[in-house]
Amino acid sequence: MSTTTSKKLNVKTGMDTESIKADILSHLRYSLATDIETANKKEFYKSVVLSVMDRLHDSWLNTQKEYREKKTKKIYYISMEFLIGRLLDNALVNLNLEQEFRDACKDLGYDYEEIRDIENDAALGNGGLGRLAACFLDSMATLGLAGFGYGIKYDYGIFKQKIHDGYQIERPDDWLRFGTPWATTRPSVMYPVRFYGRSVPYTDEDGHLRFKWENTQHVYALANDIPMPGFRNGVVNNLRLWKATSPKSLDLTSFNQGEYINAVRDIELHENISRVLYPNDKIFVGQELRLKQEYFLVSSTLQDILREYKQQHDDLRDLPKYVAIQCNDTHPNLAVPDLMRILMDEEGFDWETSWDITVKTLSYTNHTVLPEALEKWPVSMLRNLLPRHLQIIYEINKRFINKVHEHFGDDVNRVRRMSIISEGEQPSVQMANLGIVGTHKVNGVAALHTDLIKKTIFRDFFEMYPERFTNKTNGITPRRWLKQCNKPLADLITSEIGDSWITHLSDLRKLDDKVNDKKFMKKYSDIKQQNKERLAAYVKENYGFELNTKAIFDIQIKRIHEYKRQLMLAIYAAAQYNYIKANPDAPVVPRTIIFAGKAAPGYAMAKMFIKLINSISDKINNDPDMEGKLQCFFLDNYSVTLAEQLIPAADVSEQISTAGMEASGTGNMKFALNGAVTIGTLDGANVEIKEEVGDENIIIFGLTVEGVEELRRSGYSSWEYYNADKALKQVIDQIRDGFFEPDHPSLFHTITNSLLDGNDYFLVLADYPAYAEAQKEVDALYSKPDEWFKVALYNTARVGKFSSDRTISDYATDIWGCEDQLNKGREYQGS
Ligand code: Z16
Repeated sequence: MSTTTSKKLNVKTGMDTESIKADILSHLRYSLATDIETANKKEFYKSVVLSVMDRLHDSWLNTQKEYREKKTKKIYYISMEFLIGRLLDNALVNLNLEQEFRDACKDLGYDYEEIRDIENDAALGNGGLGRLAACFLDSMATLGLAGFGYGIKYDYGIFKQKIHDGYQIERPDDWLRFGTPWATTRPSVMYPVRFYGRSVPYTDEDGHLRFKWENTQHVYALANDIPMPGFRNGVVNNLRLWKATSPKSLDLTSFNQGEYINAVRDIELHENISRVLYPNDKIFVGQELRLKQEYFLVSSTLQDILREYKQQHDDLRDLPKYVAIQCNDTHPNLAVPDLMRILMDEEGFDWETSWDITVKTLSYTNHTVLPEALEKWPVSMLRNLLPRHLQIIYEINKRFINKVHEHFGDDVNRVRRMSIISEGEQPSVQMANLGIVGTHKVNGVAALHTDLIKKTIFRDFFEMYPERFTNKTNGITPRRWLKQCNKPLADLITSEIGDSWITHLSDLRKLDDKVNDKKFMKKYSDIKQQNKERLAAYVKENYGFELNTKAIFDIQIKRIHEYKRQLMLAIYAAAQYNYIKANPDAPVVPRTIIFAGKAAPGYAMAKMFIKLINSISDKINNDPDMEGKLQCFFLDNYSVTLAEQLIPAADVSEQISTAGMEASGTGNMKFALNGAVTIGTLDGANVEIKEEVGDENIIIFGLTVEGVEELRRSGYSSWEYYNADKALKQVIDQIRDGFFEPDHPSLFHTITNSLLDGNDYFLVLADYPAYAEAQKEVDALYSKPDEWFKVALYNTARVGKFSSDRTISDYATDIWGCEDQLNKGREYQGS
C-alpha cells in the first residue's frame, strides 16, 4: 500500500471524537441506508462497530503483510470452540479509544453502555476449553506472535438457557439473526471439503504404489474473518471461522422443475455442517454430523495453511520450521492423517518424509482425564465418511505397534492399551492415542493434571515417549478479566503502581506492600462493595430479586457437572437454612449464594441439580426467618458477559471439584485476580494458586488425589458418612423426602440414590464435613473485614502467573519454537 492511500485512510479513521462521530454518521447513511433520526439502537450499534473496524483494518493488513515479508513462523490454533463473548469493549480497550467512542456516542444521543449491551455474545463454545482458546488469541496478538485461530462459524452457539418452574429449558442461540459486523466474509478464500468415496490404489510413473481418494462428495468451506487486536501494539491477528456452503456448480438448467426445487432444498443439507455447536461438555457422543464438523474444520484449515505456505516457501519439508499447528483437544486430531494424506497423495512424498513433517508440525493439548469424554470414532463410520484417512490411520497404527514391540517386547496387554484402533464389538479409533503418536508434544493444562495424565490415562505412552509430555498451566487474559470487567479496580491499581500490569501481570506483586496502607485498603474494599451493588442492581432489574449486599457473595459459576459438585454447595445452603431455623437467635454471618451454569441437554443428573438448587432457593428466599441471613439464587443463561459482571462482585470463589477431576479450571484464576477468596480442593490449578498466594490466603479442604485413591481402595461407603454427620443426614433426608418439593416428594430420588445406594462416586459426602468446616473459616475471616481484605488483596497481587501471556510464552518456547518472536519491541511498556 502506498503512503498516500494509507494517509488518506488515516484521515477517514481518525482517532479523535469528532472524526469518530463523522464515521458513525457516515456508516449509518452509506453502509446501512439510514440516518441518525430514523436509525434504531441496533443500527447505531452496527455503525459504531463498523467505525471501530475502520480503525483496525490498516493494522490488520499491515500485520499480515509484515508476517509475509519477514517469513515469520506462523502458529495455528485449531479449535472446535472459541468462546470470545462480546468484542466491542475489548477492541476499544486495545485501541485505547474507549473515551473517544464514549463521547462520540454521547454527542450523538446514545449512552455507550446501552450500545455495548446490544451485542450478542459470540458463544461458540461450551466452557473452559473454548474460553481458553479466546484468551490465547488475545495473548498471541498482545505478545506479537503470528498466531491465528481456526474454527467454525456456527449459526447457533451454545443454547440459551431459560428456567421454567426451576427446570432448564434450552432455546436456540440465534446470534447471527441480524448478522455480525465483526466478521468479514472472504469470497476469495473458499475450499472444497470432501467426504465419502473410496481409496483407489494405482502405480505412479516411478513404479510406487499410491492411493487416490475418488468418487467423493464435497461441500465448500468459506472463510469469515474476525480481527483479534493486541493490546495497544498495532498488531491485529485473525480468527478465521469456516462457514459451510453448498457446491456452487449445481447445473440447474438440466433439471426439470421438481428436480430444481429439490436441488435448491439440498443446499441446506450441505450448510448443516456449520449449523450448530454440540452442547456437550466432557461426554463423547459419536454423532456423524459432529465427525463431519471436525473434518470440515481440519480439511479447510490445512488447505488454507498449505496454500499460504506455498506462496512463501517452496519446500514442504521445511513446514515445521515455518508452521506450528496446535490441536485444542482431540477434536482436530484428524489433522494427523489428513496432513499425511496431503503430503503423500497430493505432494508425492514417501511415508517417512511425510511422517517426519507431520509429527514435527503438530501438537495436541489434553483437557480432561474423564474417560467418558475421550473421543473414540467407530471404524465403520470413518470407513464410510473418510475411507482414505482410515486406511492411513491403520498404517500409522501398524508401524506404531511395531515400535511398541521394539520398545516393550511382547506385552499383549500393553499393545492392546496403546493401539490407536481398539478392537472389540465396535472397533473404534482412539483420537487421544492418535494425537500422542502423531504429534511431537502433548500437554496437560495444569501441573497436577499433567502429572496425572503421565501416571494414569497416558502412562504407557509416557514410558515410551517421555520427552513428548509437557505441562502448560492455563491462564486468562488480564485485559478482559481485570481491565475491562473491573474498571474501578483496574483504575485503582494503575493509580498506585502504574499500568505495566496490563501486559506484565506479575507486576501486581507491587500491591503486596499496600496491605498496611489504610487509605488504599479502604478504596480496595469500597470497590468490592460497589461491584456487589452493581450486580445487585442488575439482578433486581432482571429478576426482581433483591440481593443482600451486606452478605458474603459466595459464587459458583461453571458448567453443571457431578464432578464439579454444585451439589455440595447446595447441601451447604440447605444445612445453613436448617441451622438458622433451629437457632433463630444465634448470630450468623450473612451469605448470599449465587449459582449459574448450563447443563448438557442430555445430562439428566445435571439438570436435576439445577431443579434442586432452584427448589432449595425458593425455600430459603421465601422464608422470612432467613431475612438478612441467607439467600440462594440461580441466575439463568450463564455466559462470558454474565461472568464479567459476577466475578468482580464475588467475595468467595467456589472451586470444589473432586480432587483429580478438574484438569485446571480458569474461573478460579479470574476470581482470585478480582480479589475473591477461594474455597477449594487441591485440584487442577487450585494447587498452583495456593503456591502463589500462600497457604494463609486460600481456604483448602477435603481429600487430595492420593486421599481419593486411598479411600476408594480401602472401600468407601457413603452410608457411613451419611450416618456420621447429623446436619448432612438431615439435608439428604429432606431432599429424599420432598421437603424442598412437597408437590412431588420423590422428585430428587435420582440424586439421593446416587449419593447413597450408588455410593457417591464423586465423594460429596466424604468431603462434606471438611467443607462445612472450611465454610466456618470463611465466616470467621469475613467477620474481621481488615483481615478479609488483606487476604483478598494478596490474591489480586499474587496471581500474575495465571496471565495467559505467560501461558502463551511457554507454548511459544517449549512447543512452537517461536520464542524469537516474543518481545520484539512491539510490546506495550506501560505509560
Ligand atoms: C472443557 O471446557 C474442558 C475440558 C474438556 O475435556 C472439555 C471441555 Cl468443553 C475444560 C476443563 O474442564 C477445565 O478444567 C480446563 O480449565 C479447561 O478445559 C481449559 O483447559
